[in-house]
Amino acid sequence: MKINIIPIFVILVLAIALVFVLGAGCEEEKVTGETIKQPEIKESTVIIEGFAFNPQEVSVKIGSKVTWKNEGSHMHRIINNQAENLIMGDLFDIILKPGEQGSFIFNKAGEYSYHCHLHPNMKGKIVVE
Ligand SMILES: [Cu+2]
Repeated sequence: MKINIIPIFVILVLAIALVFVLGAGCEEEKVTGETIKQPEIKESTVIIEGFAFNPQEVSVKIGSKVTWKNEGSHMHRIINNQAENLIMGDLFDIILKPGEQGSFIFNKAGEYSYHCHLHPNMKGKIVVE
């Protein structure tokens, strides 16, 4: 009887170990699958506060929506630099009172430098790639 207990014990330990190995394998696959399924992030936010755009430069994918949120206490008018309007075609001109927000969807690749029409020292850039 004692001779038989040892192989059974060994088989039992191996079986438990196998379950752990397979379990870990499955978990890993699951995580990989979830990572692939995640949609591409196509939204970005720029905060306006203290007469500045934060972040000043943003990189986004083509088709991304960029939202400017005016968290300051003054009105701002966000407009892309005129020299580039002629080349890019796309134009945004967004007037935001304190507490307001406005968006623009960038469908063309390129570098869009912009400024505040009311405060020319406020400058920013959206890089679309
Ligand atoms: Cu301004």
